[in-house]
Amino acid sequence: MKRYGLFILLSAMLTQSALAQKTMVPTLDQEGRKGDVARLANQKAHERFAALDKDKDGKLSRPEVEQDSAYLAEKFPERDLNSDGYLSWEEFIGHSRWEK
Ligand SMILES: [Ca+2]
Ligand SMILES: [Ca+2]
Repeated sequence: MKRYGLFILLSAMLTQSALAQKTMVPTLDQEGRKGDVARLANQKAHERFAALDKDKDGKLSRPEVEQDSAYLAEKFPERDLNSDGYLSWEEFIGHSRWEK
């Protein structure tokens, strides 16, 4: 019985770390396809952010987002983690592993 409990615990830990790895955003200096995809996604995100940021103040206001993206406008409240009414670069991309 004790052994069984340990097994459950171990497999839960393994599952968790596998999940963490799966959702981990690749770093931009990574070699090979993963790095290429990350760099492309990063570049696209920059272009998208720049296009949305009409007044170029480095953050996205709700009206700026609403003009361009109904999807992002709908997601605005949950993306705006600090509830300041703006999406920062990190809030826009949804993680903080890529510097602006
Ligand atoms: Ca702006
Ligand atoms: Ca914010």
